[in-house]
Amino acid sequence: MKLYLLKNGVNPRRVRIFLAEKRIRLGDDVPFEEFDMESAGHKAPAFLAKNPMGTLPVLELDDGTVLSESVAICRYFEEQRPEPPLMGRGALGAAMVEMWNRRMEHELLLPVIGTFVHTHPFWVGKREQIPAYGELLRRQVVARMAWLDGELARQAYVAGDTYSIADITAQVALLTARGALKLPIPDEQTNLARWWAAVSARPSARA
Ligand SMILES: N[C@@H](CCC(=O)N[C@@H](CS)C(=O)NCC(=O)O)C(=O)O
Repeated sequence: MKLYLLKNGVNPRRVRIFLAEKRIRLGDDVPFEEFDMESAGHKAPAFLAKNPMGTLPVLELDDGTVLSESVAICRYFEEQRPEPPLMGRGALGAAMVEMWNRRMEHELLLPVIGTFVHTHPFWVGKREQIPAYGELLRRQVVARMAWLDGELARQAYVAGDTYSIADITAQVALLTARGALKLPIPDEQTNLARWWAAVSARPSARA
């Protein structure tokens, strides 16, 4: 098997954190290769033959099967190594984590990435940019942070009492918001700040 990653990539980071939580070591347990945006090995024909989308992460299994979605890759490792569970236990537990992870993707991560792509100088000449759309998404990110702060008044982690993939998705989204969008957690959002401190203190945060 081989895991293909992208240096500083938000979605690859999700998989890195997930593996770290599972105590699965990159390199020792899972061979990997990391591309970067400059040399763009993920746009080379050999890689596009594996994933025509040219995106990362990609997990290639020994029989040549390719998984090219972060959550699908996480699901594969969840089944391979169920402990600690990061995708919920039982019908209701799994459904709750799925619900929250999708919310974190659709309500937070995608708007954060969209704001980044449509407003940041890094993407000039690399992507078509519509700054007004980026500003709309930025307002959505700000509103969703306030919403999540309210949700975290009721529960310790995004999907309930225990840490899960939904926390990982929110964590990488807010990392990007803070870094690339200059949108840190506002001081008054004390629940979000408490949660942020907890997930950032986990060893996996450095993965
Ligand atoms: N839905 C996919 C998205 C993958 C994706 O967009 N990856 C970005 C990195 S965060 C990428 O490969 N970008 C490189 C590029 O577009 O050239 C997933 O979750 O894996």
